[in-house]
Amino acid sequence: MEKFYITTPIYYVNDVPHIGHAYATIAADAAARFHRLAGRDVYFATGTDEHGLNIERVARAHGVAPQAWADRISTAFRDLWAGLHIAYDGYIRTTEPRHERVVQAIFTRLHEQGDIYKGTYEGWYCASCESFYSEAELGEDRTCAVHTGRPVEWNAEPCYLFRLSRYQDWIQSHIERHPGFIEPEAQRNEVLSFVRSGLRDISVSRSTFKWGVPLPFDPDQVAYVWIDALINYITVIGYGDDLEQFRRFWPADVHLVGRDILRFHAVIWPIVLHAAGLEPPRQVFATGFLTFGGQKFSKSLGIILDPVAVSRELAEASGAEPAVAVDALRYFLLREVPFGADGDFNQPALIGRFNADLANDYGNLLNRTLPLVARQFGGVLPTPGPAEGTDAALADLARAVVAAVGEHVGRLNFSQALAEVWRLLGAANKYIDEEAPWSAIKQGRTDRAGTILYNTLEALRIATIVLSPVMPVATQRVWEQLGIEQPLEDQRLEDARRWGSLSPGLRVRTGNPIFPRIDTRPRPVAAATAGEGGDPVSEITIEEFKRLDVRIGEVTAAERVPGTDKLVKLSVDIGDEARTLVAGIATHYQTADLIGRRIVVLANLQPRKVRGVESRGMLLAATWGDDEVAILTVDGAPPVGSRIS
Ligand code: ME8
Repeated sequence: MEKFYITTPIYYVNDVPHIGHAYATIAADAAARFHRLAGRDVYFATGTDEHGLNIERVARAHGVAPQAWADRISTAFRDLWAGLHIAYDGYIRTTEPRHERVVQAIFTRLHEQGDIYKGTYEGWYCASCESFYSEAELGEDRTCAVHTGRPVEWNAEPCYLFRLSRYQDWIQSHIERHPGFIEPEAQRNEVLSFVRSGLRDISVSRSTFKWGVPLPFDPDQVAYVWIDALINYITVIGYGDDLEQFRRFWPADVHLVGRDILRFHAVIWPIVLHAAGLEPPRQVFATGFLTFGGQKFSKSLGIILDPVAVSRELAEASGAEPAVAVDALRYFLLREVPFGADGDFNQPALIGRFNADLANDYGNLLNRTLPLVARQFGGVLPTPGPAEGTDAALADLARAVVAAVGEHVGRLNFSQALAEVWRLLGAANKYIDEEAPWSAIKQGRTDRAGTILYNTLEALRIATIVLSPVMPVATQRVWEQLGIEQPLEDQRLEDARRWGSLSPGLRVRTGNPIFPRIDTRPRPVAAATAGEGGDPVSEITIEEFKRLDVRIGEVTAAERVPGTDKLVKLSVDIGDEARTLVAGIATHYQTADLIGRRIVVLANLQPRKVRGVESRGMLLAATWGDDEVAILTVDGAPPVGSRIS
């Protein structure tokens, strides 16, 4: 049996996970599930990176020991993965004894063969990146270019160095001879030019703090956190304690990594492996970065989108089962942004996809077909008659789509793979519209109506199998309504390839909509103003408009006003001063999600006391429906205090 070994980065335990971490993990999970569906022997590994200066400092700042801190955050990661339907085969924590033993074994070997030698290393260090930078790579005023504004520290200490330079020619020719080794192409070119510009030996141990794996040949030194972390990929499959399993899965087929950590994976890691006599991974694939409203996720800016909160809001807005909403988020992340490119996460796009793709194209196809089977055929799937009209074309398309999905997922091209499934769903919707079983029934051609319904459900069965890696729970709900006896998890890609596998005679189970549509219709303006007892909107002069001081502000703090359902107290920087505003947005926005957002403020509104809090100005928002609110935001990044005219 062909094997497939895929990994995510192991995440630092400096902070709780956000949607950026979830992105790489969901993608790896979908790929792993798809390869299982294709009948491969799959190992999917993830975990947490728990050593290093930064984590030691963060733990200390919280007044706990590093191990206790790591335990806490590592649990938060595993809880999140359970909530997001992540089915990993192995979870590794770098503080586990099995891993520390492997790290020590690799260091010993490299030291004994002279690849690691004692020396000193000097350079600028960013503790958040756990990485050295040259002067030229730094941002303004000696700050980290990745962690904007964060000062780097000068680091000079006795340490061990690794002879990266010795392997320069080897890695260069390896990358050149294996075009698929680094993906996407643009990232490969970037790494290649970095390698061609020359590799310096790197520091691989630290002596100024203790939170790491002690070197066996010099206990005053701990292993550099990056080398420690990279080695996880061999520990987790059994390098130290299950050689048989290790041999079955190594080399990794794909290391999924963020672009920020590509060089570690595509240059340093393959060299360490090569020096240790092991094969390099087959591919390192760099994912793009997700932003929120154009801004980086960042704890200090308060932009830490929690994927569970996002899917909970989606469940509340739609009435979908919470686990189905989680799957909708998984779908959205993989569909919306071409894998490997950067993308922006925003709620309107999520709702748009939920309504158009899931509620309409997928869910509604089921909802319009099953009741007809129930009404006309007593809920029992009829035996199809001879092919007529566009029947054969639908079957051909289904076969082509399944083949294309396999190819796209093989290249981690999730958005294209999903677009293919929607090509099938689109065709099935068109098919039922054009073949019109309801007309066949009216004409007394009940058999023909039965055939059309059979074919439509067959297209749905096939789409549901190939969608199951992306939406494992939602597809299960569809499967239950289809009434197929064999469990969805026992299906293989083979079953999706075979048109006509749906068994006549099975009893469908019409149920509630799995993806209930979210109502986004705005209320007409006239009705809205009349409803609020105001006058219809009348014209004003430009001079009247100019009396309004409307500006860009940035939310610096947000908290609920106690004893109210809707009110939030915001501290807002409007350029030359800080203001307190009270806004009725608590049912639509989490306070944590508001911090750091650029908003539009009417600054010269008379102050007003609301529930004991003086509100000086007004946050501008669109309102519609019974209780819908959306904060106004601006394009680009105008500075705080900019006037709106
Ligand atoms: O770098 N968009 O861990 P880390 C997309 N421990 N992906 C994002 C993201 C975003 N906004 N933010 C984070 C480390 N990621 C090391 C890795 S591996 C041997 C050691 C994802 O917690 C992305 O995949 O900083 C990135 O590479 C990873 O999280 C880094 O997580």
